[in-house]
Amino acid sequence: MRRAFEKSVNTVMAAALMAALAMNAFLVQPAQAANLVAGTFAELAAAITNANDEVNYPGADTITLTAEITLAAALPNVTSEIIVEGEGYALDGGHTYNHFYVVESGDFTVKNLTLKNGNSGYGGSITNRGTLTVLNCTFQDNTGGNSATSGGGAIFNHGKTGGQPTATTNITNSTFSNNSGGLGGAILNWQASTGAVVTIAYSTFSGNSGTYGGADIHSWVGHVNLETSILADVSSGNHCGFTSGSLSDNGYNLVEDATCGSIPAGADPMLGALQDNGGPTWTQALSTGSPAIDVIPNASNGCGTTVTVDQRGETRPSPDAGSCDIGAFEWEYPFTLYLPLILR
Ligand SMILES: [Ca+2]
Ligand SMILES: [Ca+2]
Repeated sequence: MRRAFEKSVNTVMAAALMAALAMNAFLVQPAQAANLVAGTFAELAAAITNANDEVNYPGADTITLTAEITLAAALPNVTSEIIVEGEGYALDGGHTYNHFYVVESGDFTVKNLTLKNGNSGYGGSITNRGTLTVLNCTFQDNTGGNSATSGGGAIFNHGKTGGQPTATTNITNSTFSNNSGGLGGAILNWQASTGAVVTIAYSTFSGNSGTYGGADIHSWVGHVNLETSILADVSSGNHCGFTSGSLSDNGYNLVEDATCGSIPAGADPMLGALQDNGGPTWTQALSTGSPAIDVIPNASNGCGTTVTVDQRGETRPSPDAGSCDIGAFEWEYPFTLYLPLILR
């Protein structure tokens, strides 16, 4: 009898303990990554400050824009893992401020955003010293100084000196239009003693200018991986420039001069103006007959496997199961003819 009573007490206690543990587990459950929104400069600055607070906002946080924002001052540095979802809005630097500065501890992803009118001696739009991922963005009219010791009109990938991690920038499905800088009108990749690596895929560069180095890309000791991208229509200078830097041709690039490593000069890709072609950000369409159309075989360089849409979100490849186009824009076949049905 006593044994049965003890067993009963033990069962009740065990149940209570389980309930307490469950409650406790609920109470001490780690905070989830936050979803923040920003529609003004003050809200964006506050959201970045909050996201960087790893006590109250641990882990990766997403900041979603709800309006076009013009910077009233420099934004706080990105010191943690942050994703900015642009939702097709623009961030305007007012020709005065750069948009983002990512320090060594930062892991920054920006997507579906237009970054325009940024200005800084280095990195007119973004300086990255940590990890930067750019998806479906348009960099437009950014400036990165105009001297032999300035540059990176849009992006400055900033590998620094001893002991610091490699600065890593990955860019996919993005357009760089009318950016300028001393060295690297669009991108300056710079390494002192540790690594600086920029990888660019399915992107379009047009109308950029570099007064003292590459109009699109300048690599200073660091390394650039270039694939499936268009470099065309420089405003002034050569497409690429190097100061002891290097560039790998990882396939299917169309560059209008022979200054980017081993890539031979290609034909005019017949780009349209930067405009709204559908999708969240503006793009430069390919014209009918462009030599950039249907160049990348299905399943090569991610065509139709890891890359299944263009910058606008339109399906790659077009036509279905066909080949992908070079650059950020996939040309759409006007219609599909089902010839066997017609013949029948
Ligand atoms: Ca955080
Ligand atoms: Ca195609």
